[in-house]
Amino acid sequence: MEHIVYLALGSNMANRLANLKNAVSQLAPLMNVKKESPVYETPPWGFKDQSAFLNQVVMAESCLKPETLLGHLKRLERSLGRVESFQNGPRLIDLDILFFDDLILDSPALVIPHTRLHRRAFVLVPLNDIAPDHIHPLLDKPVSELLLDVDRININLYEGK
Ligand code: PH2
Ligand code: MG
Ligand code: MG
Repeated sequence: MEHIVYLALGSNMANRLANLKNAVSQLAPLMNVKKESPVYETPPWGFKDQSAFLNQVVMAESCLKPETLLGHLKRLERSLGRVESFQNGPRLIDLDILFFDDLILDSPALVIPHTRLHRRAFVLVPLNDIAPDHIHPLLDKPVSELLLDVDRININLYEGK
């Protein structure tokens, strides 16, 4: 069965834009990317003493089960050159599952919807560009409404530099 998946992408190391582009292109053939948000430059959240991130959200179709999809994303992160860091620390590429259909899942390996997505402007701003009406299945609110409760200062469209 085909599922609709929303993924958040982030990078704050090396060639950040190339990292996002390579990740999106290598999601295929296991995922069929249908929508891509613009890329934003965003201040680091959590651990502040690190470079700015580029962030983006994509919507894709996939037949993979959630755990298999997670494995695919972790493998792709490694193949793009990601190495272990600390929580909220710098990363070459981060691929997070935000939504998987309207699934609610809380297992040791995987939590869907992503636990902190509704608190993060660097996720909600690009998500709102491609899915403003998507309902968060736990909070029962559309993305456009979740966006009203976060501070979106310094979340800027990335024009490339
Ligand atoms: N990812 C984190 C921690 N902090 N900050 C921004 N701006 N963008 C991110 O993608 C990000 C972060 C951990 O995954
Ligand atoms: Mg993350
Ligand atoms: Mg991650």
